[in-house]
Order: sequence, then structure tokens, then C-alpha cells
Amino acid sequence: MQLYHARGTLDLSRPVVMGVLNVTPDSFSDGGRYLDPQCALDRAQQMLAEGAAIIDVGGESTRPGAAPVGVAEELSRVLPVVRQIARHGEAVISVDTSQPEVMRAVIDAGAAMINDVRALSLPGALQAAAASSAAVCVMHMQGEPGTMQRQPQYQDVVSEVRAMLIDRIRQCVAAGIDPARICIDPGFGFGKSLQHNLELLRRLPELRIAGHPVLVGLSRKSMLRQLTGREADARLAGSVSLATIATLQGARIVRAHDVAATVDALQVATAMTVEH
Ligand code: 7PM
Repeated sequence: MQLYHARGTLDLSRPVVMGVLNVTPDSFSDGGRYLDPQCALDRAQQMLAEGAAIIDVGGESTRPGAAPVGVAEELSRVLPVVRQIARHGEAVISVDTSQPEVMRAVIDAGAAMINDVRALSLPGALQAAAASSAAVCVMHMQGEPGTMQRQPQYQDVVSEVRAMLIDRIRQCVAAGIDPARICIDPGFGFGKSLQHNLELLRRLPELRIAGHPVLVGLSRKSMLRQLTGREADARLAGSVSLATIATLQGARIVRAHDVAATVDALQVATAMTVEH
């Protein structure tokens, strides 16, 4: 399996790690540390050395209850960082954004992929992605970041997430996005209770849609507080366990803060599933 992006193709015959680079002042796990482009570049290079295949740069905090960020503010955080990383070589850069203006600017600056937790639903977002050759990650979310965790409800979380993703893929393709550029994500923690998250993980194979790699983000998420009682800075073991499980369930891209440990886990899981 492969994913086409603006700078080439990503080989997904084995699962890969997408390293998280938060350039927000208030991000829950590494707040403010990588607002400076040089610090961000150092961190990106460290994650690449640890085996990350993609660097995911995010300038809008999607934390439940977070205040929305203006486009100008988001651009001023993200663009210098994308430029700096792109200038230094071959990293596959993904940008976590919902704003078409940000999409156009970062793709111009060298980003290869758009990771939109709103699944290209803002006006102009589908068109902005279609006008480029960037890969897109289409994620499921119920509600909006500010309120999504209040009372998430589903009849059948897996079939509802699957139906939404199929519908979104169709709209992406109708807008002119090559299907080979689209990956899908159930959106763990985005309008989901612990039971919903666990059911999605248990039934992840049912979410496979032919030709579209599955991306998962489980790293340090609050489901690990519910499962282990631990705060965000002590969820490494839980995160690595979830990454391993997701890989065994068919995920091809694993979004993670702790790249080295997650790469090891994926290598171990892959050794069992892929012939050596
Ligand atoms: C609070 C809640 C803070 C959630 C941070 C987060 C995903 C993502 C994020 C994901 C994709 C985090 C998240 N999560 N993009 N961006 N999939 N595609 O844990 O699950 O970093 S933000």
C-alpha cells in the first residue's frame, strides 16, 4: 500500500510513525516549546532520526474546550516552521489545519500532506486540497472540539464512523482529489466515550476501505487516563500499547509524540505480521 503526496509517495507496506510537532502555546503535552522555528526544526530532525516517516505540524489546539485560533495567528505559528523544516531536506511534512488559507500557504512552502480533524468541511477546504497534489487525512469527529466530549452518542459507532468516512471520501474525489492521496482516521477521542474508543479499536478492521490507509492518533490521549489513571506525561507505556494494538488491527500510520518507542513497537508488531 502507498499514499501519494505532494512530494512523492509514502511506502506503507509496513506501518509508519507520524511524529507530532505542536507549535501552539498551550498544547497539553509540549506547550510552547516548539513555537520557535529553530527549536521546531531540532525536534523534527530528532523525530526523523528516531524513525518518523512524517512530521505533523499543528498550530491550532484541538483540545476539548480550546478557544478557536484566528487564521493569521495559526499561519504565523505554522508557516515559519514548515519553511524551516522544508528548507532542511526530505522530511514528509503534514500540517494539522482546517483552514483553506493555511492549506494553500503551507503546501506552497513545502508541506506534502494536510491533516484536517474537520475532514475538509470548512468552506473552500476541499477546493484548496484539490488544487494541490497534497495527501489528505480525513478524520471523523462528532461535534466540535469545544463541546464534543460532553455527551457523545452513537447507535453503532463503527458503522457511523465508516459511513461518514465513505461519504467524505466521495466528496473529496468529486472535488478532484485523487483517491490514492486520501487516508482515513476514526478520530479517537473526538466526540467518543471510552467505550466508543475501545469499540473502534476492537473493530478497526471493519473500518478498512479499499485503497485508503488507516491513520490513528492514540498517543497520550485521555482514554489512557481512564484506563491507567495516569496524567499526560506518564502515558508512554499506555500509548505504545495502543499503537501496537492499532497496528495489529491494520493501522498503517500511527500519530505519536514518543517516536522512538513507537517505532520499536511497530517493528515488533510488524515482525509478526509481515514475512521476514
Ligand atoms: C487534546 C485532545 C489535545 C486531542 C490534543 C489532541 C488527532 C489528530 C489530534 C488524531 C489526526 C492529540 C490531539 N489528534 N489528527 N490531531 N488524528 N489525524 O492527541 O487522532 O494530539 S490533536
